[in-house]
Amino acid sequence: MSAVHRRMLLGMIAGAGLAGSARAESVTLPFENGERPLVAYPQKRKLIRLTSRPPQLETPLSVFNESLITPNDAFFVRYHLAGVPYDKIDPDSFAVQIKGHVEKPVSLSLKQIKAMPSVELTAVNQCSGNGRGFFAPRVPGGQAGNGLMGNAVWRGVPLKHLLDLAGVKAGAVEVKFQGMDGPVLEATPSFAKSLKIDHARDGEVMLAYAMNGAELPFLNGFPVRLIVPGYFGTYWVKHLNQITVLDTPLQNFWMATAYRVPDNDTASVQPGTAPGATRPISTFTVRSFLTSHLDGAKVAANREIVLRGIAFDAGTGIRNVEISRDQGASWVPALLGENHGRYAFRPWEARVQLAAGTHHLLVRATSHRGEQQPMAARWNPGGYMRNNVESTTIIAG
Ligand SMILES: Nc1nc2c(c(=O)[nH]1)N[C@H]1C(S)=C(S)[C@@H](COP(=O)(O)O)O[C@H]1N2
Ligand SMILES: [Mo]
Repeated sequence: MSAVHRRMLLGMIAGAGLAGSARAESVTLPFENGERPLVAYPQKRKLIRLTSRPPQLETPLSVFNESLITPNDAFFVRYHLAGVPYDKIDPDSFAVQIKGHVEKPVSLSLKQIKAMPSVELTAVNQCSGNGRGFFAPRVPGGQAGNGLMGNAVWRGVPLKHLLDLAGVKAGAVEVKFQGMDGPVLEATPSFAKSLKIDHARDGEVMLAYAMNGAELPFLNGFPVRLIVPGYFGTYWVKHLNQITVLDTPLQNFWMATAYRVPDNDTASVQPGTAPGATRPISTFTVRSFLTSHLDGAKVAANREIVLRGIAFDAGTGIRNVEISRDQGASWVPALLGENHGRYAFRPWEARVQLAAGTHHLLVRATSHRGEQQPMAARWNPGGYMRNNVESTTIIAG
């Protein structure tokens, strides 16, 4: 292990310990028991801490107004298991194994991966439970605001090329992905996810080693992670070192029990009821946010103000974004900004004048496939896929 790397690692372990004990500033998310400390972890600025074991950090909404690309030090962090592999990863000896139902298993060092032809893609990573804290009735799981999302430029090697090196055998049905983090207790199942073989070979799913032109922050999956454009973050396996081609579907806790949604068009059920059939969660629902003004912002009355925000969907792209000032009775179109690709945040802006008083501004996006955000929040017991029209209160005076 190089001296530089060893120093970085020791700093991280020390930093992580500190982050757990430091007396912190706090923020209050707009729901019951929403008070959270703001804590700086290694390679991260102060973020909203949901839990410390494992580290779960949420991005403050103000970050999405700073730049369309979410900076690495502000990108959210989500882990399931407390065994974050701080001291297990040495980039010099790190290798990714590609094995299972293949012609010849291969092991690739980080250096070999970085020497392969690479691609770059701007894509949103979003946790299935983004906005779970707003669910009513409430559901178990991390009570997050809307900061479990981020938009980054990912560079890496298409998974297809790696699978081709090993040679997928006939009869393959899925590919399993497992990272280096493990459970602290033996009884907890290790984190592993799978994708259907055709999806894994679509040429877009990527093994990424760089994010926004820099190496991945440790807590975002250093040294390599999976990028699954348009799919919820649960599939974006971090510290990925085992890729296994399967000839039978993966039936572990993370596929067969957790991360499942009601098997219907809206992935939802009557609030408080249990679904019948379920399916593994898959692609994002369409969403949009006003980012230029936080809830409760004060603006000058009867003067033009510029509202700005972002929208995204699962990858068909954003057809339009509309604003309503009358609880959805009428909508006016916003102007879409530069297109950074169909998986990226799409910026928008709208100019309005507000009379003196309190206004509730609604923002609604429609995707190219015609999917539109619903006015009322949908509900499912996992607290997944929240995407109702958001309302921001602005006070003009
Ligand atoms: N190895 C590993 N990868 C993982 C997870 C995990 O617990 N361990 N969590 C997943 C989930 S649920 C999400 S939402 C994303 C979050 O990515 P981030 O922490 O880089 O923001 O990582 C995914 N990849
Ligand atoms: Mo997640």
